[in-house]
Amino acid sequence: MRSKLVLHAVDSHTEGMPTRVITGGVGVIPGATMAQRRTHFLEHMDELRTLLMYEPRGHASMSGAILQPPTRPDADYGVLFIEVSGCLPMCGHGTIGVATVLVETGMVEVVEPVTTIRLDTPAGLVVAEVAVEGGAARAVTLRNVPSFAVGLDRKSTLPDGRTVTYDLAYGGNFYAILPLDQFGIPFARERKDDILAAGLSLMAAINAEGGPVHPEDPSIHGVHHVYLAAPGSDAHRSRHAMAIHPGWFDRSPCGTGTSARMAQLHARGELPLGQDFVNESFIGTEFTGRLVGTAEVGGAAAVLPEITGRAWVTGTAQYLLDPTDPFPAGFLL
Ligand code: PYC
Repeated sequence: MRSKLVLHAVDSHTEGMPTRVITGGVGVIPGATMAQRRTHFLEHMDELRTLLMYEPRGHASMSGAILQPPTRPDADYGVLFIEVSGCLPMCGHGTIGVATVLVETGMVEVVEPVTTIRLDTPAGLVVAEVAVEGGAARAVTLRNVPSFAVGLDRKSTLPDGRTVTYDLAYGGNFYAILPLDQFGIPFARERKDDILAAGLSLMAAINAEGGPVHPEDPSIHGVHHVYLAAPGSDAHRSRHAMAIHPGWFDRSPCGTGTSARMAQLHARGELPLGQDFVNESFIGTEFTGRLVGTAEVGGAAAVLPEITGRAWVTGTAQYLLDPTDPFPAGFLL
């Protein structure tokens, strides 16, 4: 067995969505902040992401996180979120996966009944409170970055000439949010190809028109996620299919998407602070969220979301790269 590198991983899933947590083998990514490390990684080290996320080690809906030393004194770990689509500024299901792995491997001091882990992410500090019972992580409640509605009732024209109306919100990534009804497609798994195509066409239309830019960090821009709400969804409970660039669905209820959805419902006057909001994924798994305070981002009103969800460890691995492997950066079919 020969290898140019050895990447240590603990694999997990959060409510159905994988998080491959890379615990060693990458080294310290250059950069004074996790946002700078994200930019450096994308520009100079991106083949590590595709090696770990793409086939044959991953698949077309793969997701993960690379652990780093923190860049700020108030954090326990730095985290770089990696996916088939790139490096996310923030990822909610990934945070729940990382916090669960840190507790279950003993990489943090485990305190019962609650272990608090402070994570330095490219989008800002995220605090995870892990409910621990008999050494096992039972659930994770994360306090996400300030989230906000960018605009309500915006309109975009799709390539087929149809105009759709959507809300735009930020919850660690930008989300276009609209009822799936607008496309005339039923919320059914057997229509997944049509649902995905609808989400991707709106995403492309919004980005072609310019796309949003984060008011405090221009490296966060564009819409890569579209929240397609099922009929009957409201500010207490919402089912959705989350279409993600370049063409897959979140299997989890999407932590940053849940945050954006709560910010949007708050801006619409439908979700007050402190009210529980259950967000259901396309495969029927759930996060429960709530807004716990207000904030300001770039001078505009924002809210502070909390999300609770669960993750499970699925395996450990050392990923290798044989020097003769014809796919050193993986591939997607
Ligand atoms: O949980 O925030 C999330 C997420 C983003 C993309 C996939 N999952």
